[in-house]
Amino acid sequence: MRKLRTVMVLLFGVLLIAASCASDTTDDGTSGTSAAPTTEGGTDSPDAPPDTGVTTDTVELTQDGDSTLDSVKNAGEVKCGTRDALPGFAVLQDDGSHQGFDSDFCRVIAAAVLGDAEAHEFIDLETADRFTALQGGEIDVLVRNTTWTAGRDGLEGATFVQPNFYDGQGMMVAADAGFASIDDMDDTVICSAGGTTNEGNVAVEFQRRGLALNDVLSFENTDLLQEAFQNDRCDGWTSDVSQLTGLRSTYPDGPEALVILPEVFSKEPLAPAVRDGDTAWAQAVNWAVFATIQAEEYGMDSSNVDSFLTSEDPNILKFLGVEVDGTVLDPGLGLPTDFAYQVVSQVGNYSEIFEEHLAPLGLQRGVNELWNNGGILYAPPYK
Ligand SMILES: N[C@@H](CCC(=O)N[C@@H](CS)C(=O)NCC(=O)O)C(=O)O
Repeated sequence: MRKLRTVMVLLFGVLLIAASCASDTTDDGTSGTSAAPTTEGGTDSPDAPPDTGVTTDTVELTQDGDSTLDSVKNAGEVKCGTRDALPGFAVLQDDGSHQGFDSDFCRVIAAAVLGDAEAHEFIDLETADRFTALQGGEIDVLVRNTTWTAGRDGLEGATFVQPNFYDGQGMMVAADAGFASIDDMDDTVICSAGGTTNEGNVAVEFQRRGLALNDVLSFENTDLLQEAFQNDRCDGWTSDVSQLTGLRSTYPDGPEALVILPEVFSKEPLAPAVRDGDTAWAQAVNWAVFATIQAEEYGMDSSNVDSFLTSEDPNILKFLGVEVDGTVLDPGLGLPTDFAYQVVSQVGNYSEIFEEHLAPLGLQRGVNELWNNGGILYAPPYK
């Protein structure tokens, strides 16, 4: 079991960071935030240091003992922090299973590390609890539409790996509200989930456009936000575009009641995160994600991967853990040598996961295409 020998958290540290995400919250789950560019309540944006309320925000973690990689192997399962009600990304089904893009990336990690995509426990996390759950060891890895930012890398005791979805923030409005652009939204009230990058970004964006922001209402979760939106408490609903798309698809009044405005105004690279100071585990998770991307580049998927086991291409054979010249490549990542085969055969390549969960929402690959197809998904060589 991985031990955190020294967890030095100056001035309240991580616990307060997360707690502050939900601070100022009223009985109805909202927290009105200042319309100023720097939001209150521990939120952060990629463009400005997070206002965490912690002035000397240093989290120093040293590790004594095994990596999470070892504890996961000993436990025989990966504890994956995710969500249970994010359409397209992670939805708890009636039969108790999870379905979604992020859920499948938890399976990718389980398949890579343990050879069994179902060797996982999904832990449902509210937005504001994500980093405390990671720090406290409640989860091994966070795969929950979480944006990689400098502030989170530096202050939340988290290490982010290869993003599984490059997203950006958008604005959703009622179709009959008469807004065609954010520029039409002067002096409006915007609703957002608390503890997200989105809260801070929207204030910055309004200021950049020279628009007054009447108020930003922050909510503990999407259900409360949606209720407020339906009750006309907000003119706009801001979040990552992928999430707006998913939430629009399940909107009680029907998707046609909502419109996502054309502007995308932030970078939201959504990436799995592990605890700081655990290189072995970070590398294992990173290469598990890379396997989905490399497999797509090779044209292999869950239905045809077996045919690649007899490929003439030594790079493909090495990737799949097949002997080349009497040797099976083991790059020393602590993963089984056939980890990529397990990922692809049990879960699929990147495209399969995207097509199953995100394409049905109407999301395009866009920048999430492979590097050799106009996108930025690129796996380093496996050799
Ligand atoms: N990517 C952004 C937003 C992530 C986020 O937590 N979004 C909210 C708003 S859609 C969410 O997931 N809510 C899920 C829920 O409340 O059920 C971040 O990392 O801060």
